[in-house]
Amino acid sequence: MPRTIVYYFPERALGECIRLLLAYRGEEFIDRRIPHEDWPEIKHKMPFGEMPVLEIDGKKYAQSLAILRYLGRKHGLSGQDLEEDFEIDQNVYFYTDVWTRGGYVYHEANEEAKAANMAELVKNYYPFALKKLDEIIKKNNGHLALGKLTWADFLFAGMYDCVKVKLQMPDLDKKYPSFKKLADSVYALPRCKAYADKAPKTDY
Ligand SMILES: N[C@@H](CCC(=O)N[C@@H](CS)C(=O)NCC(=O)O)C(=O)O
Repeated sequence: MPRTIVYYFPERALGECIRLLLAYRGEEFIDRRIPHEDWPEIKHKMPFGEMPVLEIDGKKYAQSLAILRYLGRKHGLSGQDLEEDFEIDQNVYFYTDVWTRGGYVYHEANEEAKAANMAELVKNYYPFALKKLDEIIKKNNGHLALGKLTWADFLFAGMYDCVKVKLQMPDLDKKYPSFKKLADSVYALPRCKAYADKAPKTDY
């Protein structure tokens, strides 16, 4: 059996997407959660100085979306053809755009700029983007793409609580129940539930 390790911080977020997908497939893995204080010593050992990193039999794989796409293809959770793979990628990059924009504002150190940039997103970006995401999920039977479970759903679920923080929208569940429903549906998959029940509890 291959020796599989998932390296990430002691949070869910990008690391969780990979942990959930491996759990769903019943693949045993070592869940290596690196404390933030130990990170400076380990950073240089990672391909791009970031995590998550997946290691299989000593080979390190970096970049969360590339890892998820790779695992998706390996485990039958990707499209049947180029067109279907495109739809997954398109919706994944759209979801990623949403939280990346929110993240830039969330991490802004200047409080005045942060408030102004947040107001701009709330006025000119989130109404369109979140409605679109809601429409995508509804059109896809509660999934992010292809109307069925794909690797994209593991990204959605693993990141969802972190997305709420980055968007500074603790009430996102109420505004868009389809988002929480999708995240919950992944966590309700029996092997994902078994993994999550045992995993350390973290805010996101
Ligand atoms: N594009 C990368 C982003 C990875 C990333 O930003 N990782 C952060 C944690 S979420 C990190 O490793 N930060 C520590 C650092 O950059 O030193 C991916 O999707 O894997």
